[in-house]
Amino acid sequence: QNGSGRKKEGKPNILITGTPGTGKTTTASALSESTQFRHINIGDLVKEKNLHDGWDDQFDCYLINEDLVCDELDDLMEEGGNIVDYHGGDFFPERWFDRVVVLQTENSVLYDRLTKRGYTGQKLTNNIECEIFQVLLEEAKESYPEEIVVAVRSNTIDDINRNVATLTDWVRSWSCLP
Ligand code: DAT
Repeated sequence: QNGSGRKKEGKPNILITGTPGTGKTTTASALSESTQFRHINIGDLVKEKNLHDGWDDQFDCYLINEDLVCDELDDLMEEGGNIVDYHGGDFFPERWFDRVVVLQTENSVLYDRLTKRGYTGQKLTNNIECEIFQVLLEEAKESYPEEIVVAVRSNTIDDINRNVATLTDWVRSWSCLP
C-alpha cells in the first residue's frame, strides 16, 4: 500500500495545477490520451453540475462550492485513474492524490496567452501576479507531502511533450505494468 491507502496495484490519481494559462488542460488531455486515465476539468464540472454558489462579479468566475465538488468526485477518486485539472488544490482531500504537478510559465509568455484568451485589467494582473509569486506551488507544498509535488516548466510545446512523456512513464512504473 502507498501513503494514500489505495492498493499499489490500482491506478494513481494526478492533480495538474498552476495559474490559468500555464497549460493544465492541454497537458491533462494529452496525458489522458496516453494513459487512458479520466480527465476531470474542475471548471467544466462545476458549470455542468452546478457545483457553485452563483457568479462572482468581482472575480469574473463561478463561486465554486468546494464541498459539493469533493462529494461529487470522492467515489471516482477512490477508484483511481484520474487526472484532475484545476487552478487550485488546497480543498481536495490530501489522500486523493499520488502526484501533484504544478505547471509554471515565464511571465511574458503567460501574459500573451492570457491576453489572447481575452483577459484584461485586474483579471490579467491578478493572474500574472499569481504566477510571479508562485501561489499555486506554495499552495501545493502546503497541502500535500513534499515528495509527491513537482514543479515543471510549461513555456513551449516541447515542454508539454516532455511533461506528458515523463508523467506517462511515472504512471507505468506506479502501476507496475510492463
Ligand atoms: P490552462 O488549462 O492552464 O488554463 P490551457 O491548456 O487552456 O491552460 O492553455 C492555454 C493556451 O495556451 C492554449 O491556447 C494552449 C496554450 N499553451 C498552454 N501551454 C502551452 C505550452 N507549454 N506551449 C505552448 N502553448 C501552450
